[in-house]
Amino acid sequence: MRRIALPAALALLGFASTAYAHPKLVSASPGPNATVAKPARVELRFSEKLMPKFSGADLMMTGHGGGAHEPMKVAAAVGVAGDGRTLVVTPKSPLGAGRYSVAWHVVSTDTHRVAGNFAFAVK
Ligand SMILES: [Cu+2]
Repeated sequence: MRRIALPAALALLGFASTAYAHPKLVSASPGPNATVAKPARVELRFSEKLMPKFSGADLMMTGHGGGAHEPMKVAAAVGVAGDGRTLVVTPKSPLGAGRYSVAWHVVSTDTHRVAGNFAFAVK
């Protein structure tokens, strides 16, 4: 009985570890490379539930008036929405016309850490 049970338990463990995927960025608003009218917030939706304590994002302005400049951090509040899988970046003051980048990092509830970034523009 034990001889059968152990491999079966290991097979189950293997299945469990592949069933937990790394968190993926499913969609964002504004989306990558989008040009939008002044957004009140940036929302990043992930495939897994996030640990708010270890998940965040830096919103940077990277250019305006047709030119690029050194990335300037935009003061913003960052939090995880009630659904547990959406990271919400709310700038303290409205975003002016220009180019922005979002550098995000998230840890899902299964402790996998993933980071990425994308850019968008405000017209
Ligand atoms: Cu600027």
